[in-house]
Amino acid sequence: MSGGLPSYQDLPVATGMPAGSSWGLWGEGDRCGTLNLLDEAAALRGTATVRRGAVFSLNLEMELPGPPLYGRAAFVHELHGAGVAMDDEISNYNTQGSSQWDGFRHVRHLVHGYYGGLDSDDHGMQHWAQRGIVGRGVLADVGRWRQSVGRPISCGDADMIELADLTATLEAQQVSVEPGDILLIRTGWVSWYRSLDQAARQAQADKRIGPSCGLRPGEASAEYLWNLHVAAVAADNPAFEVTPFGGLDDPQAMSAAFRDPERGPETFLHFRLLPLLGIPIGELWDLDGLGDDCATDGVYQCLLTAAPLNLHAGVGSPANAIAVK
Ligand code: UVW
Repeated sequence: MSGGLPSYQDLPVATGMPAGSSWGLWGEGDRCGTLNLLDEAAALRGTATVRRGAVFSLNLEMELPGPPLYGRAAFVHELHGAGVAMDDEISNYNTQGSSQWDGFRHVRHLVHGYYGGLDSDDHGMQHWAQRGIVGRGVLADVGRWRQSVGRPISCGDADMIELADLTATLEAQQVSVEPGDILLIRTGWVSWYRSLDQAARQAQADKRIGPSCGLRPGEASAEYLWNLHVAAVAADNPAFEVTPFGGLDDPQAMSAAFRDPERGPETFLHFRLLPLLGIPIGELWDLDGLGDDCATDGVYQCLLTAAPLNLHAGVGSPANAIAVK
Protein backbone atom coordinates (compact mmCIF):
# COMPACT_ATOMS: atom_id res chain seq x y z
CA MET A 1 0.00 0.00 0.00
CA SER A 2 1.51 3.31 -0.91
CA GLY A 3 -0.97 5.77 -2.31
CA GLY A 4 -3.62 7.67 -0.50
CA LEU A 5 -1.78 8.20 2.74
CA PRO A 6 -2.36 11.53 4.44
CA SER A 7 0.55 13.87 4.96
CA TYR A 8 1.39 14.95 8.50
CA GLN A 9 -0.38 18.27 7.90
CA ASP A 10 -3.58 16.34 7.17
CA LEU A 11 -3.55 14.47 10.46
CA PRO A 12 -5.65 13.53 12.27
CA VAL A 13 -7.93 11.88 9.75
CA ALA A 14 -10.92 11.70 12.05
CA THR A 15 -12.49 14.37 14.21
CA GLY A 16 -11.84 14.16 17.91
CA MET A 17 -8.48 12.43 17.51
CA PRO A 18 -5.29 13.99 18.90
CA ALA A 19 -3.28 16.41 16.77
CA GLY A 20 -0.30 14.75 15.13
CA SER A 21 -1.86 11.32 15.45
CA SER A 22 -2.74 8.66 12.89
CA TRP A 23 -5.57 7.36 15.04
CA GLY A 24 -8.50 6.13 13.00
CA LEU A 25 -6.53 5.71 9.77
CA TRP A 26 -6.58 1.92 10.02
CA GLY A 27 -9.95 1.64 11.72
CA GLU A 28 -11.12 1.51 15.27
CA GLY A 29 -9.26 -0.89 17.50
CA ASP A 30 -6.14 -1.00 15.28
CA ARG A 31 -3.10 -2.29 17.14
CA CYS A 32 -0.50 -2.35 14.37
CA GLY A 33 -0.13 1.28 13.29
CA THR A 34 2.17 1.76 10.32
CA LEU A 35 2.86 -1.99 10.18
CA ASN A 36 -0.43 -1.98 8.26
CA LEU A 37 1.66 -0.71 5.33
CA LEU A 38 3.38 -4.10 5.17
CA ASP A 39 0.98 -5.70 2.77
CA GLU A 40 1.69 -8.27 0.01
CA ALA A 41 3.07 -5.60 -2.31
CA ALA A 42 5.49 -4.43 0.39
CA ALA A 43 6.75 -7.97 0.93
CA LEU A 44 7.27 -8.38 -2.82
CA ARG A 45 9.11 -5.05 -3.02
CA GLY A 46 11.38 -6.40 -0.30
CA THR A 47 12.00 -9.73 -2.02
CA ALA A 48 12.65 -7.92 -5.33
CA THR A 49 15.73 -6.31 -3.77
CA VAL A 50 17.45 -9.67 -3.21
CA ARG A 51 20.27 -10.16 -5.70
CA ARG A 52 22.99 -12.24 -4.07
CA GLY A 53 21.39 -14.09 -1.20
CA ALA A 54 23.72 -12.42 1.31
CA VAL A 55 22.18 -12.69 4.79
CA PHE A 56 22.80 -10.31 7.70
CA SER A 57 21.64 -10.95 11.24
CA LEU A 58 20.75 -7.60 12.77
CA ASN A 59 20.67 -8.93 16.31
CA LEU A 60 23.29 -8.23 18.94
CA GLU A 61 24.43 -10.98 21.23
CA MET A 62 21.68 -11.22 23.86
CA GLU A 63 24.26 -10.32 26.53
CA LEU A 64 24.88 -6.88 24.98
CA PRO A 65 24.70 -4.22 26.18
CA GLY A 66 26.16 -5.82 29.28
CA PRO A 67 25.21 -4.74 31.87
CA PRO A 68 21.92 -3.69 30.28
CA LEU A 69 21.09 0.02 30.04
CA TYR A 70 18.31 2.00 31.74
CA GLY A 71 18.33 -0.17 34.86
CA ARG A 72 17.02 -3.16 32.95
CA ALA A 73 17.65 -6.61 34.37
CA ALA A 74 20.45 -8.88 33.21
CA PHE A 75 19.02 -12.28 32.42
CA VAL A 76 20.22 -15.48 34.00
CA HIS A 77 20.82 -18.43 31.68
CA GLU A 78 20.78 -21.90 33.18
CA LEU A 79 20.95 -25.28 31.56
CA HIS A 80 18.57 -27.95 32.75
CA GLY A 81 18.71 -31.67 32.19
CA ALA A 82 21.63 -33.97 31.81
CA GLY A 83 22.67 -36.93 29.76
CA VAL A 84 20.84 -37.14 26.47
CA ALA A 85 18.92 -33.86 26.40
CA MET A 86 19.30 -30.39 27.83
CA ASP A 87 17.12 -27.26 27.85
CA ASP A 88 17.83 -23.58 28.31
CA GLU A 89 16.08 -21.79 31.10
CA ILE A 90 16.30 -18.00 31.07
CA SER A 91 15.06 -16.00 34.02
CA ASN A 92 14.96 -12.30 34.74
CA TYR A 93 14.74 -11.67 31.00
CA ASN A 94 13.85 -8.15 29.83
CA THR A 95 12.58 -8.19 26.25
CA GLN A 96 14.18 -4.76 25.72
CA GLY A 97 17.62 -5.49 27.10
CA SER A 98 19.27 -5.99 23.72
CA SER A 99 18.27 -5.57 20.03
CA GLN A 100 14.57 -4.88 20.37
CA TRP A 101 11.22 -3.60 19.23
CA ASP A 102 9.37 -1.04 21.36
CA GLY A 103 5.71 -2.03 21.26
CA PHE A 104 2.70 0.20 21.78
CA ARG A 105 2.45 -0.65 25.48
CA HIS A 106 5.96 0.71 26.03
CA VAL A 107 5.02 4.39 26.13
CA ARG A 108 1.86 6.18 27.22
CA HIS A 109 1.33 9.72 25.96
CA LEU A 110 0.98 12.07 28.94
CA VAL A 111 -2.32 13.48 27.68
CA HIS A 112 -3.73 11.00 25.18
CA GLY A 113 -2.67 7.63 26.55
CA TYR A 114 -1.82 4.63 24.39
CA TYR A 115 -1.91 4.33 20.59
CA GLY A 116 -5.41 4.50 19.21
CA GLY A 117 -6.85 5.56 22.57
CA LEU A 118 -6.92 1.91 23.58
CA ASP A 119 -6.20 0.69 27.06
CA SER A 120 -2.74 -0.65 27.73
CA ASP A 121 -4.25 -4.13 28.09
CA ASP A 122 -5.72 -3.94 24.60
CA HIS A 123 -2.24 -3.80 23.08
CA GLY A 124 0.34 -6.55 23.06
CA MET A 125 3.25 -7.88 21.04
CA GLN A 126 1.10 -10.77 19.84
CA HIS A 127 -0.67 -8.43 17.42
CA TRP A 128 2.60 -7.67 15.63
CA ALA A 129 3.92 -11.20 15.94
CA GLN A 130 0.91 -12.77 14.30
CA ARG A 131 1.30 -10.68 11.16
CA GLY A 132 5.12 -10.76 11.03
CA ILE A 133 7.30 -8.00 9.64
CA VAL A 134 8.43 -8.39 6.02
CA GLY A 135 9.24 -5.56 3.65
CA ARG A 136 11.92 -3.49 2.03
CA GLY A 137 14.57 -2.14 4.36
CA VAL A 138 16.51 1.00 3.51
CA LEU A 139 19.71 1.70 5.40
CA ALA A 140 20.76 5.28 6.09
CA ASP A 141 24.35 4.98 7.27
CA VAL A 142 24.49 8.37 8.93
CA GLY A 143 27.53 7.36 10.97
CA ARG A 144 29.54 6.66 7.84
CA TRP A 145 28.28 9.77 6.08
CA ARG A 146 29.08 12.07 9.03
CA GLN A 147 32.57 10.54 9.14
CA SER A 148 32.98 11.18 5.42
CA VAL A 149 32.19 14.88 5.78
CA GLY A 150 34.55 15.35 8.72
CA ARG A 151 31.90 15.48 11.46
CA PRO A 152 32.12 12.01 13.00
CA ILE A 153 29.29 11.17 15.37
CA SER A 154 30.36 11.16 18.99
CA CYS A 155 28.36 8.06 19.91
CA GLY A 156 28.89 8.27 23.67
CA ASP A 157 27.64 11.85 23.84
CA ALA A 158 24.24 13.41 23.29
CA ASP A 159 25.23 14.10 19.69
CA MET A 160 22.04 15.02 17.85
CA ILE A 161 21.42 13.53 14.45
CA GLU A 162 19.68 16.26 12.52
CA LEU A 163 17.15 15.69 9.76
CA ALA A 164 19.65 17.38 7.46
CA ASP A 165 22.15 14.62 8.32
CA LEU A 166 19.59 11.98 7.47
CA THR A 167 18.50 13.53 4.19
CA ALA A 168 22.11 14.21 3.13
CA THR A 169 22.99 10.58 3.89
CA LEU A 170 20.14 9.24 1.77
CA GLU A 171 21.06 11.63 -1.02
CA ALA A 172 24.74 10.64 -0.92
CA GLN A 173 23.73 6.98 -0.98
CA GLN A 174 21.37 7.71 -3.91
CA VAL A 175 18.50 5.87 -2.30
CA SER A 176 15.05 7.10 -1.41
CA VAL A 177 12.59 5.81 1.15
CA GLU A 178 9.29 4.68 -0.33
CA PRO A 179 5.97 4.26 1.43
CA GLY A 180 5.92 1.03 3.41
CA ASP A 181 9.71 0.81 3.75
CA ILE A 182 11.46 0.08 7.04
CA LEU A 183 14.04 2.80 7.64
CA LEU A 184 17.25 1.63 9.32
CA ILE A 185 19.54 4.29 10.73
CA ARG A 186 23.12 3.32 11.52
CA THR A 187 24.92 5.73 13.82
CA GLY A 188 27.96 3.58 14.67
CA TRP A 189 26.91 3.26 18.34
CA VAL A 190 27.32 -0.54 18.35
CA SER A 191 30.91 -0.30 17.05
CA TRP A 192 31.65 2.32 19.67
CA TYR A 193 30.09 0.23 22.44
CA ARG A 194 32.06 -2.84 21.41
CA SER A 195 35.24 -0.79 21.75
CA LEU A 196 34.54 -0.08 25.45
CA ASP A 197 36.16 -2.13 28.20
CA GLN A 198 34.00 -3.66 30.92
CA ALA A 199 34.51 -0.74 33.32
CA ALA A 200 33.29 1.70 30.68
CA ARG A 201 30.30 -0.53 29.88
CA GLN A 202 29.47 -0.64 33.59
CA ALA A 203 29.73 3.16 33.72
CA GLN A 204 27.22 3.41 30.84
CA ALA A 205 24.80 1.18 32.70
CA ASP A 206 25.27 3.08 35.97
CA LYS A 207 24.01 6.31 34.42
CA ARG A 208 20.22 6.09 34.62
CA ILE A 209 19.72 7.51 31.13
CA GLY A 210 23.25 8.11 29.94
CA PRO A 211 24.40 10.08 26.91
CA SER A 212 24.09 8.56 23.47
CA CYS A 213 23.82 9.92 19.97
CA GLY A 214 20.43 9.79 18.31
CA LEU A 215 17.80 11.57 16.28
CA ARG A 216 16.73 15.02 17.46
CA PRO A 217 13.29 14.85 19.08
CA GLY A 218 10.48 17.20 18.17
CA GLU A 219 7.64 17.60 15.72
CA ALA A 220 9.91 18.13 12.69
CA SER A 221 11.41 14.65 13.13
CA ALA A 222 7.97 13.08 13.59
CA GLU A 223 6.62 14.93 10.57
CA TYR A 224 9.55 13.88 8.41
CA LEU A 225 9.25 10.20 9.35
CA TRP A 226 5.49 10.21 8.91
CA ASN A 227 5.72 11.88 5.50
CA LEU A 228 8.13 9.16 4.36
CA HIS A 229 5.30 6.76 5.27
CA VAL A 230 7.69 4.29 6.82
CA ALA A 231 6.25 1.03 8.13
CA ALA A 232 8.74 1.10 11.02
CA VAL A 233 12.05 2.64 12.02
CA ALA A 234 15.07 1.06 13.69
CA ALA A 235 18.55 2.15 14.66
CA ASP A 236 21.68 0.82 16.31
CA ASN A 237 21.71 3.25 19.24
CA PRO A 238 19.90 2.64 22.55
CA ALA A 239 16.83 4.85 22.16
CA PHE A 240 16.62 5.71 18.43
CA GLU A 241 16.49 9.32 19.57
CA VAL A 242 19.20 11.18 21.44
CA THR A 243 19.71 10.57 25.15
CA PRO A 244 19.44 12.00 27.74
CA PHE A 245 16.05 12.76 26.20
CA GLY A 246 16.01 16.14 24.52
CA GLY A 247 19.77 16.34 25.02
CA LEU A 248 19.09 17.63 28.54
CA ASP A 249 21.94 16.33 30.64
CA ASP A 250 20.69 17.73 33.94
CA PRO A 251 18.57 14.81 35.26
CA GLN A 252 16.16 17.13 37.06
CA ALA A 253 15.64 19.33 34.01
CA MET A 254 15.11 16.25 31.84
CA SER A 255 12.67 14.70 34.27
CA ALA A 256 10.69 17.95 34.54
CA ALA A 257 10.57 18.46 30.76
CA PHE A 258 9.72 14.83 30.11
CA ARG A 259 6.74 14.84 32.49
CA ASP A 260 5.40 18.20 31.35
CA PRO A 261 2.51 17.64 28.90
CA GLU A 262 3.60 20.69 26.89
CA ARG A 263 7.33 20.04 26.76
CA GLY A 264 7.24 16.22 26.92
CA PRO A 265 6.66 15.65 23.18
CA GLU A 266 9.50 18.06 22.37
CA THR A 267 11.80 16.18 24.74
CA PHE A 268 10.87 12.58 24.00
CA LEU A 269 10.27 11.59 20.37
CA HIS A 270 8.80 8.29 21.53
CA PHE A 271 5.63 10.18 22.59
CA ARG A 272 5.04 11.21 19.00
CA LEU A 273 6.11 8.00 17.25
CA LEU A 274 4.54 5.26 19.37
CA PRO A 275 1.27 6.48 20.92
CA LEU A 276 0.43 9.20 18.38
CA LEU A 277 1.65 8.03 14.97
CA GLY A 278 1.80 4.29 15.63
CA ILE A 279 5.32 3.90 14.20
CA PRO A 280 7.15 0.89 15.74
CA ILE A 281 10.68 1.65 16.91
CA GLY A 282 13.60 -0.77 16.78
CA GLU A 283 16.64 -0.06 18.94
CA LEU A 284 20.10 -1.47 19.52
CA TRP A 285 20.09 -3.29 16.19
CA ASP A 286 23.44 -4.48 14.94
CA LEU A 287 23.71 -2.72 11.59
CA ASP A 288 27.48 -2.90 11.24
CA GLY A 289 27.72 -5.92 8.93
CA LEU A 290 24.92 -4.64 6.74
CA GLY A 291 26.51 -1.18 6.73
CA ASP A 292 29.88 -2.55 5.63
CA ASP A 293 28.26 -4.50 2.84
CA CYS A 294 26.20 -1.54 1.63
CA ALA A 295 29.31 0.67 1.63
CA THR A 296 31.08 -1.96 -0.48
CA ASP A 297 28.44 -2.53 -3.15
CA GLY A 298 26.66 0.82 -2.95
CA VAL A 299 23.26 -0.87 -2.55
CA TYR A 300 21.40 0.40 0.50
CA GLN A 301 18.19 -1.61 0.20
CA CYS A 302 17.40 -5.13 1.39
CA LEU A 303 14.66 -7.57 2.19
CA LEU A 304 13.96 -7.02 5.87
CA THR A 305 12.23 -9.60 8.02
CA ALA A 306 11.55 -9.61 11.74
CA ALA A 307 9.60 -11.96 13.97
CA PRO A 308 8.49 -10.24 17.18
CA LEU A 309 7.79 -12.58 20.09
CA ASN A 310 4.27 -13.95 20.03
CA LEU A 311 3.95 -12.83 23.62
CA HIS A 312 0.41 -12.10 24.74
CA ALA A 313 0.25 -8.60 26.25
CA GLY A 314 3.99 -8.14 25.59
CA VAL A 315 5.37 -4.61 25.81
CA GLY A 316 8.46 -5.16 23.69
CA SER A 317 10.29 -7.90 21.87
CA PRO A 318 13.74 -8.94 20.81
CA ALA A 319 14.23 -7.70 17.25
CA ASN A 320 14.72 -11.11 15.59
CA ALA A 321 15.56 -9.19 12.45
CA ILE A 322 17.30 -10.43 9.31
CA ALA A 323 18.34 -8.52 6.21
CA VAL A 324 18.89 -10.21 2.85
CA LYS A 325 20.56 -8.59 -0.15
C1 UVW B 1 13.34 4.05 27.12
O1 UVW B 1 12.55 4.80 26.60
C2 UVW B 1 14.00 4.36 28.41
O2 UVW B 1 13.63 2.88 26.58
P1 UVW B 1 13.79 2.54 25.06
O3 UVW B 1 14.96 3.31 24.60
O4 UVW B 1 14.02 1.07 25.06
O5 UVW B 1 12.58 2.93 24.34
